[in-house]
Amino acid sequence: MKTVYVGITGDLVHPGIVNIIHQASLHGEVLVGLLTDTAVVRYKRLPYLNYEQRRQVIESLRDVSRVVPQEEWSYIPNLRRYRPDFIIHGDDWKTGILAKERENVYRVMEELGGSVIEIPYTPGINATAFAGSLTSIGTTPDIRLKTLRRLIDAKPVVRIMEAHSGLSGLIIEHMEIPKEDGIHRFDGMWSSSLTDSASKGKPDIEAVDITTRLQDLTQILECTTKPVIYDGDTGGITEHFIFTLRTLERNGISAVIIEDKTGLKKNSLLGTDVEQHLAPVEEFCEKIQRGKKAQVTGDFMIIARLESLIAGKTVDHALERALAYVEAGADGIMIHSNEKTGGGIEEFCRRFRRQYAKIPLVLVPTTYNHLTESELARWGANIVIYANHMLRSSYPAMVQAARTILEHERSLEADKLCMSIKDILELIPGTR
Ligand code: SPV
Ligand code: MG
Repeated sequence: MKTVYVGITGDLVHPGIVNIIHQASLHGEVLVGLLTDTAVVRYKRLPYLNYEQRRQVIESLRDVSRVVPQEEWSYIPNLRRYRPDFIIHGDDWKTGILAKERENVYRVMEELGGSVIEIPYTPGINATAFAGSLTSIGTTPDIRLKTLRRLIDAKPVVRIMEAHSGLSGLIIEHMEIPKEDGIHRFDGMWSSSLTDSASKGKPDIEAVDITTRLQDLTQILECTTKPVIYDGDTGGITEHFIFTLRTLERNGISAVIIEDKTGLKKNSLLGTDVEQHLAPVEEFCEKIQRGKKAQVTGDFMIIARLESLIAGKTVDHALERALAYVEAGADGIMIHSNEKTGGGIEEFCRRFRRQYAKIPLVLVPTTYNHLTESELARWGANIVIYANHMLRSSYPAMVQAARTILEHERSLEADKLCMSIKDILELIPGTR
C-alpha cells in the first residue's frame, strides 16, 4: 500500500480539508502530518484547539490512517522521516508564503523517488478565512486563559503589549508584520497598573481598585481574543488577593503578576528616588501559596515579581527570593530593573536558568530597550512585556492636537495630525 502525506493544522474541519483527505485516500494510506502549535505560530495565530484536541478530531476521520506531529512549518523534515510515496497539497501554494516551500517539496520528493499531487484549492473555504471569522465570533474565558501557557510552550519568546482600552486592544489583536522568519504579531496584552491609573488621571499607587480596572479590562476582553497578563501590583493583603485572583480567573485572564513590595506602592521605574519597601519573604511566599490554593483551574498562573534590583539590592538578593517564590508555588518569575543597561538582569536570568530550566521568566525592558527580543530570549526570557507604549505614544499625539487647535482657534491645522473622518468611520466594523 502506498502512503500519501497531508500536512494540516486541523483546527477546523471544513469541506476543503475533507476533500483533500479524501483525494489523498484514492492514492493510498493517508498519513496526516498535524502541525504542532510551535509549527503553526511561525506564520499563523495559535490554533483554537490544542494539539491533542486536534489530533482526536483528525484521527477520527474515516479516510485517515495515521496522524504524526509535524513539528516545523516546513514539510521537508517529515517527508525525509516518513518517506511517503506522495504528498498532496491544494494548488493555492503556487503563490504566497508557501511558494518557496513548494519548490523545496518538489525537489525533495523527486530525491526520495515520490511525487507531488496538486489538487484544485476549494475556493472560499480555507482555514485562514475561518480564522478571520472566528476573531469576530470571539473566544471563551476558558480558551483565552489556557492560551498563555500554550504560547510559552510553542514560542521562543512570547511578545506582550500593554493595552488600556478596547481600541488599544484592537491594534494589538490585528497588527501583523511579515518578516523573513515568519509573520510577527503580538501574542497577548498587559493590563498595566501604570497606564490603567494614568488613563484615569490617577497615580500608580494602587488607588484604582480592581472593580474599576476590570471595567476597562472588560472592554478589551469584549473586542479581542488574545491572552491577558494582569499587573496585580502588590496583590494587596492576602485575604483580598484571593478575591482578585478568582475574579481574574473567572474572566479568562491567564496570569497575574504580583510584586514583592509592601505598604504604599510606588511605580518601580522611580527606583530608589522614592520610599518603597520590600515585603518580608515569608509574607510574600504565603501570599503565593494561598493564591495557588484559591485558584480554580490548573491553568491560571501566579507570577512573582522581584523588586530587589529596583530597591538597589544585589542579584544575589533577587536570586535568593526567586528561589523562595518558586518553592512557594509561583508559576513564573518576573525580574525588574529601571537601569538603562538592564544591569544585573542578564546575570540574574543566566543564574536563574541554571537552577530552573523550565520556569517561565518575564522581562519588562522599558529602560534597557536597546536589547532585542531574541537577545533577551538567549538569556532565558520566555515573555517580554512592552509595558506602557500604547499610552505613552498616544498621549503626545493628543497633546499636540489640543495645542494646535488652541493656537489657531480652529481645527484645520490639526487635521494633518489626525486620522481622516473616513478612516475613523471605517475603523470599527459595524459603524456604518
Ligand atoms: C506597569 O506597567 O504598571 C508596571 C511595569 O508595573 S513598571 O511601570 O515598569 O513598573
Ligand atoms: Mg504596575
